[in-house]
Amino acid sequence: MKVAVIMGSTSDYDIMSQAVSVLEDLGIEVIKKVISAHRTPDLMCEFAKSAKDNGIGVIIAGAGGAAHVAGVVAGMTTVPVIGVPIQTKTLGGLDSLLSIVQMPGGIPVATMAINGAKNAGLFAAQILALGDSSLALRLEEFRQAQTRKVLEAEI
Ligand code: RP5
Repeated sequence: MKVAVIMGSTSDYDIMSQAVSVLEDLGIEVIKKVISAHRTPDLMCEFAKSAKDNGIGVIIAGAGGAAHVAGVVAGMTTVPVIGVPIQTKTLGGLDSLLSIVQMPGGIPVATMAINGAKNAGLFAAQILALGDSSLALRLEEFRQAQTRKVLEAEI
C-alpha cells in the first residue's frame, strides 16, 4: 500500500519532505501532491474519493493557517488521515494546529505536533506495518538504530 503526502502549498514542502524522506527510507511508495482545500477544492474531492481505489493506505495532509484540507479529506474517505499543522509567520502554527485538531466526533484526524511531519511519516508506516511483517521488521530496526545512536552519543 502507498502513502499519499498532500499539502496546501509548495511552500509546505520544506517541512512535508521530512515525511516523504522517512517513508522512502522505510521502502514505502509515496505519492506527493499539492492539494488545497480552498484553491483546488475539486481536485481535493476527486483525490479523497478515489484514494482507497488507488491503493492509498494512509493520507498525510499538511497545511498552514486555515488548515482545512486534512479534515475535509477525512470526511470523504475512510482511509486514515494524519494531519500536520505547518508553522506560520503570523500565529506561529497555533492557527494551523487548532484548524486541524478539533474534528467533530465521527470523522477522526490523527493530529501531529506543529511541523511534525517526520512523526507523521513514522505513524503512517506503523499503520501499514500492521499488515506488512517485513515493514514491521524495518521499523524495529529503525527504532533499534535510533536507541543505539542515543546510547553512543558523546557530549
Ligand atoms: C496554506 O497557506 C498552505 O498550506 C500554506 O501553509 C499557507 C501559505 O501558502 P502560500 O501562500 O505559501 O501558498 O494554504
